[in-house]
Amino acid sequence: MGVGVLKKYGEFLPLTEDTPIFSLGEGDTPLVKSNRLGKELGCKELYFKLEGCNPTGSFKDRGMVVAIAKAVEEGAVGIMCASTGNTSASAAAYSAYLDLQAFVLIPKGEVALGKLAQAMAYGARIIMVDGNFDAALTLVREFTRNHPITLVNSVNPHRIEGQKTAAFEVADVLGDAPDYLFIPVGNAGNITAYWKGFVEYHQLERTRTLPRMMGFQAAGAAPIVHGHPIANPQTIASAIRIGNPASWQQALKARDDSGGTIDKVSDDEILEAYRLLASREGLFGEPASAASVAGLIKQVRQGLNLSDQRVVCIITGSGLKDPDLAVSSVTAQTIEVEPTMEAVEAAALATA
Ligand code: AN7
Repeated sequence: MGVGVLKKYGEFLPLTEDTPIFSLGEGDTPLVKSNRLGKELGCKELYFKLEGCNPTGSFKDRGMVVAIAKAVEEGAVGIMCASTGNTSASAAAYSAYLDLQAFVLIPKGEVALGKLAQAMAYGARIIMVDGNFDAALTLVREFTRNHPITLVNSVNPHRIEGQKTAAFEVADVLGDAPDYLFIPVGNAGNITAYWKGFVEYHQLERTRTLPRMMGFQAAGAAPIVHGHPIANPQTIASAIRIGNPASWQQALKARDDSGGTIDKVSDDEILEAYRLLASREGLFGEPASAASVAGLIKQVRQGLNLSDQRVVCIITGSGLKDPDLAVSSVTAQTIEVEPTMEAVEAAALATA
């Protein structure tokens, strides 16, 4: 089992003698080789990085463990974040572990039930804002300027430091950077973090190459693609329903320095990828996570040739966080029967 991000990658993190070292088991997530989609899409090799295997079910834990450790080191008694759900779940969990007060601002009615359940169970103070994520983040920035509470959104640089360890893991497992990295983009912290991680490893000569960074926003929430903030972002992938990403400029830099792209995928493309990932690979990511796979499918359909390329898709969060969507969007394969063998045989053996 992993020792956690602080211990495993401490030499690459801004730790001091006074930084508390602890872990809820974050990091060391699986890099699973595709069995079917990679072949269908003509990739030489395709892997999925399962960030839903982190303790609260998303990649946020990597950054949160560093941000919270530094907050404790600096004497904070409380932390605050705005969130589309996963950041709040993670912040609440690490705060519970260290007896910090967590305040989370979430857009009312727009957070998947599993994520809200997590924040509640971990004991955060949940403040529902009658507005979107961008409005909530603006309020959090101002609140934390005026109160002795630490902001733990990804504008906190410690979050990016922790999240870059996912790039280290990919490179450590593959023995080099992949050729292409496909990743969902919301507030754009994660694409920033991966690029930072790959660049640092490259500078240290732990890798020979750098990946092309391929970021994907939901079409109704694609400010970076359109080149201006979106006032009222809309997408079924609620985690990335963000209209004014905090790390916008860093995402552009990752794109341009890597020779990659930031593109958009429609909700239909996201849902198709969400279903394919589960039904063809046995991997259940949340809809926002499927944006990376949707982006890969879109690019291949548009002619991108990956026959000589090693490709990694980041599956940023677990599908279990949003069970309602799975049940409502996947064609139900359920048949109700009487408790008799005749009925079960008829149901099991019927030709579909
Ligand atoms: C599953 O939790 O912004 O581009 O407040 O939950 O680094 O924002 C979540 C974002 C991708 C986008 N996949 O990452 C939040 C939040 C999942 C996510 C993203 C999020 P960033």
